Amino acid sequence: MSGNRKIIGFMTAAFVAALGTVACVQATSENGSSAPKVVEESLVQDAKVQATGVPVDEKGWKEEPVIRDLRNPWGMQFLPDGKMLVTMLSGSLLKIDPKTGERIEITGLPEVTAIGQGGLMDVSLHPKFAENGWVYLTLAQGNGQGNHSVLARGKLVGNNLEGTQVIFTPNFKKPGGQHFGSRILWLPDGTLLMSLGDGGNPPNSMNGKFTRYYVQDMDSDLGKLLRLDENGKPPKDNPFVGQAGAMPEIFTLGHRNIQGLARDPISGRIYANEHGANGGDEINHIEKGKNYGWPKATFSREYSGPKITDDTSLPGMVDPLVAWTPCPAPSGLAIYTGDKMPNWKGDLFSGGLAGRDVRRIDLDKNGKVLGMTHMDMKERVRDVRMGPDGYLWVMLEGANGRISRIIPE
Ligand SMILES: [Ca+2]
Repeated sequence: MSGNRKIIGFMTAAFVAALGTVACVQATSENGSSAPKVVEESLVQDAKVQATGVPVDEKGWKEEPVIRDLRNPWGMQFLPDGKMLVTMLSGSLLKIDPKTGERIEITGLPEVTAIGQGGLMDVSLHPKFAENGWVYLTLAQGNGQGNHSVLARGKLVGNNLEGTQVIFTPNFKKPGGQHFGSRILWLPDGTLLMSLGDGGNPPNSMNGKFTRYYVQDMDSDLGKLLRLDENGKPPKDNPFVGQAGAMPEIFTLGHRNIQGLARDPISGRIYANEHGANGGDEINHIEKGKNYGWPKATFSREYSGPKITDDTSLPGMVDPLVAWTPCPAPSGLAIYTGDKMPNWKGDLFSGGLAGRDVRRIDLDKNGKVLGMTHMDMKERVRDVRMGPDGYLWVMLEGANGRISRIIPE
């Protein structure tokens, strides 16, 4: 390791939010106080990645709130006419006009179970939405004893989803209200990626085994990134098709809970962020068929303190591009592709729930991390998207739940 070291401030346990669905707890200092302390951060990617703390402040930006009075929003998607589809975790889908503030509730949704971190989650348009009107949703179904995230779609006609159907159901039912995954990302070949979490923290179990330990099992959809066609079926060129005992929908494995997915349209690289438990949140460069390590290799610790594993890296498993301790609890991920903030072009932007920030990961054209900064949003950040206007759009939770865009200062 060499050079480029900075002294930066830790965020504190006070940042853990009050919504009761926090999947990632901030570490307190050793004496139990929440007073800020300093740590060294290294951004140099020699040898093994190290877990780093809160990056230095990004300069030259400000938040412009556009849509206010949202209660626990989860996902957002721009429509071709400039309006937005916005999901509420509690189960409603709104069409909102950012210009006038007009909001209309969309009807025709499938049954949604709002439980803990689960409910109505991501929303995404079919790449040929202008022709076919298909809206894709991820949502929780089931009950406290057994539930999962499913993929559904319906055709948006006026303010109603017609012919709504669940088109993919995973092969597990896990208990409790944690770790639903649920981000959607379309790929240029017309298939989509959908994330699924590890089912929850111990002692959450299925058939006498912690749900976490199904993540490395190829016959389980827990803790996987799936690749599905537009009808919710596994494409024949998925990496584990034909492998005995492996689910054909699996694209990558070894994930705890992916809450952000983005693809760089220039390089074609796919990125995901995911939650660790106590420390060890990650950004990963996603490549077909690879194993991202959870829970065998991680910087994360149990919430009670002990190590989950001695290994932060293992042969045959992919190291994260970035690891963060303490946790920002990442949610929402975007590549900046606009012209309004020229320095940001091609960089990754990762929202943070516990971190209450948006972190910029400065990437070079080869995908190497050059540095990081953060924008303190002072509210839990649930989603980050590129807007058609060339600005970065951010969805914030909390009492003042809103959607804002980031504009030059
Ligand atoms: Ca990992």
